[in-house]
Amino acid sequence: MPKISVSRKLAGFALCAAALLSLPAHAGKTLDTIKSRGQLVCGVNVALAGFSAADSNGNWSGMDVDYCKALAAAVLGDASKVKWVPLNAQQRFTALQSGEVDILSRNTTWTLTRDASLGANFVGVMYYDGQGFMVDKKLKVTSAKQLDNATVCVQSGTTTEKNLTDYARANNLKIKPLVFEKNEAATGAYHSGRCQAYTTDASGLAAERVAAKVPDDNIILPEIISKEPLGPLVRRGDDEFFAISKWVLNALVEGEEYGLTQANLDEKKTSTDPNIQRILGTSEDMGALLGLDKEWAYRAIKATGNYGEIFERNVGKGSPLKLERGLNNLWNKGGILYAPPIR
Ligand SMILES: N[C@@H](CCC(=O)N[C@@H](CS)C(=O)NCC(=O)O)C(=O)O
Repeated sequence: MPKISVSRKLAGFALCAAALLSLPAHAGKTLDTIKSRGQLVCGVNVALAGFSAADSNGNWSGMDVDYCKALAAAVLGDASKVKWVPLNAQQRFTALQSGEVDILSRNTTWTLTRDASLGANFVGVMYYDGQGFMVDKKLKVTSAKQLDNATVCVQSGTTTEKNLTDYARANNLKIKPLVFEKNEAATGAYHSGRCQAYTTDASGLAAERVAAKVPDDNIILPEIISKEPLGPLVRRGDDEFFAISKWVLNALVEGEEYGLTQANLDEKKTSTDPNIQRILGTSEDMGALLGLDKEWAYRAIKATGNYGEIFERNVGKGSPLKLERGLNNLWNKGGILYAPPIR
């Protein structure tokens, strides 16, 4: 046997052996900073019903808010240890890049451009959305195809603005975008009749519609003109914190898949299902691989409920928005949520 082949075999063996050794992860710099300040700093939307909004006592709620609460519970052991930084569309990426926030959890669409050019990494998808239109009922418009020559209100610094021009061109429609830096200005202009339609993510339309003086005076058109996978982002350069952020989101989805709810979580600690045991940390210590402890996922689910509970409470049946699960259902229930396994 030629020598080279022996040394190749040895090298191969060494690689396999190394792969079998699962060393505890070195906690990244961001995690150290969060721990030493005792708070997670989370960038959120200023006010978007169902995703991120503060009540009169300064209590924040919504899907994007719950994700940060679950993350804080996993890394700090306390979902209330979050400093909320409200950001508009224009401010959001600078706030993450400059280190003003640890994570941006603010209805932000994952696109190639953003993934490649912002010095940030998308953690995953919190809500699969798509862009739509809302029109005044009086106009009797029933399809976006009827928006030829219409003025459409839109916010700048969003994916929304470009999708609108793409859609107009593709459908040979003359649409006049009326662009505003602030969302209140865009919706204000729509409600005062300066625009025939307002366009944004369908979830945002639903939020705007329920908040309108007379919701039923506004019609959401059937066309969905884009893919808007919305999810959190972290700064590049800290793989450990990136991993923690991804796995907290995965844990919320797997929690739903394995029937772990806020209410039954403690009972489930005695489960003999190895999948549940790994999630709850009652057998192998999965948390150590992330630089956390055994109960990281238990605490995340305990704090907010599983993904399905977060969805229903904030944007689904238990909320004024009444959005359907649709794509945001589990892969084995007709949706596309498929979390890699906690294993
Ligand atoms: N998903 C789109 C749109 C996100 C977005 O910023 N939408 C607007 C309209 S719902 C918004 O949240 N505005 C609130 C603000 O800027 O304060 C994106 O990532 O660009």
